[in-house]
Amino acid sequence: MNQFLSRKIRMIALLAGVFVALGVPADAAQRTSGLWWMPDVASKGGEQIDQLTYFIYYLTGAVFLLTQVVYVYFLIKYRAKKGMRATYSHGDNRLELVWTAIPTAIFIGLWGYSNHLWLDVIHKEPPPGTMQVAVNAYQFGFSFQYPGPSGKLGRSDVKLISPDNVFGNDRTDPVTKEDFQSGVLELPVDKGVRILLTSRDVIHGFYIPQFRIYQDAVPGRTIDWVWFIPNKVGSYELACSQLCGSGHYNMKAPIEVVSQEEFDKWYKQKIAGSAPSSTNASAQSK
Ligand SMILES: [Cu+2]
Repeated sequence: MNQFLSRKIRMIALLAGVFVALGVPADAAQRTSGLWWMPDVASKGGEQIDQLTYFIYYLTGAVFLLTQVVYVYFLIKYRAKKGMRATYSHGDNRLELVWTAIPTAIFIGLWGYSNHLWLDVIHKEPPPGTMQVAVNAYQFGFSFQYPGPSGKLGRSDVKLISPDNVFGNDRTDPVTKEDFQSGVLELPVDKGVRILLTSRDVIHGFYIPQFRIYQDAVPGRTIDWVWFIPNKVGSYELACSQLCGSGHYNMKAPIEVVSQEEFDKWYKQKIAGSAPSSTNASAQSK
């Protein structure tokens, strides 16, 4: 018995050591608020998703409490007593029918509503003026490509993805030359953004908890149906949510949601920086 106990203690100590060792180098941004709850929502569709989440949470919480209270009540009421014989019950078919039908109806309702919500949040056409940004995931990071002054990204094809063309840009398309790349996902507040998601190597996850957005990036595919409207100015972090290799824990990219004026300033700077040097020099001389 003692030997068994000491082995158990050693095992727990070993596991604790492993967890501490794994936890120390983790480099993700630390949450400072709402540690016991979801991070503050910062997108338009996210608010609708939260309402459904809260509804399910409080409903299951209420059902859990109710069943536990009834359970404990019967445990005490029908406990073993001196001189009392146990009886056998066949149950009640009508009651069985009722407590099967009610949860079934609730589940079907939740399925219908959540499906409708998902179509509304993700699969509806984005509002006019929605900006396109290409997002390329790789071991272990993300890079972003923005459209130039025309507001349209150049043609691209996942078949063209190579080490020197990570977005698979079609270089014969003149619009492609206007595109510029960024290591930060800079977004104007209250404006729609649609992402064109690709992966260079393995499956990654495009995950922004504050926007309640999650979508896998799959090699060989361009996923173009995810769009959202960030509605709170602030700094966020894009994280990979698929275990994609040894550097997965550190796969992330900064997101800056800024005012329209600030975004325009950043955008102009980026365009000037990505323009050919002759245009740049003439722009500076003016
Ligand atoms: Cu990844």
